[in-house]
Amino acid sequence: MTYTTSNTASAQLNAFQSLDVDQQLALFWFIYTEMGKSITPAAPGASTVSPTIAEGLFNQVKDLPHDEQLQLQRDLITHKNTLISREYGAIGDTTKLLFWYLLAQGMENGTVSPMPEDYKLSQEADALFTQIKGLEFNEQITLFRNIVAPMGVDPNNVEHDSETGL
Ligand code: 45D
Repeated sequence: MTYTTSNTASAQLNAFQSLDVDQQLALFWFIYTEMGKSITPAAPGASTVSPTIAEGLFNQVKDLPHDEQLQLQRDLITHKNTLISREYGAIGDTTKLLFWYLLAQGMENGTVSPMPEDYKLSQEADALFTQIKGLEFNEQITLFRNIVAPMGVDPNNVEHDSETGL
C-alpha cells in the first residue's frame, strides 16, 4: 500500500506512530472530543466512504464485551492478525476514518467502553495534540486518514498466524 502525505503531516504522523498504543488511543480520543462536533458524516467528499461497511464493522464491535472492545482497538494499532483487523484492513481509508468516528460516538453514548473520566495524556502526546490543533482542517483530515490507513491487517499481504489460525 502507498500513502500520500504532505511534509508537515508526515512529521506528525511519525510522532503519532511513535507513541505507545494506549497513548495513540487516548490522543485519538482527545482529537475526537476536540473536533467531533465539526465532523458531519454527510461532509463533501463523502462519495469515497461506504457508510454501510463502516456500520457493519462497528455493529460487530458494539456487541462485544467492553474488555474485548478495548483490546480490538489496541489490536488494530499493533496490526494483530484478528478477524476484525483483517476486515478493517480490507476497507477504504475514508471508511476506516468513519469506523473510528463511529467507535468514538459509541464511547460517548455508552455502546462502547468509555474513556476513564480523569485520563491525562502524556506530555509527548499532549504536545502533539497542540500541534495538531494548529493544523488547517484539510491537513487534519489528511493526517487522520494517514493515521488510520495502515492500521489493522491487509488480508492480502499477511503470513498465516498460528496463534489466531488466520
Ligand atoms: O482505561 O470524506 C486507554 C467522513 C487506556 C465522511 C483507554 C469524513 C486507559 C466522508 C487506552 C486510554 C465523516 C467519514 C482506556 C470524511 C483506559 C469524508 C481507551 C471524516 C479505556 C473526511 C481508549 C471523518 C480508547 C473524520 C478506546 C475526520 C480510545 C473522522 C479510543 C475522525 C479512541 C474520527 C477513538 C476520529 C477515537 C475518531 C475511538 C478523530 C476516535 C477518533
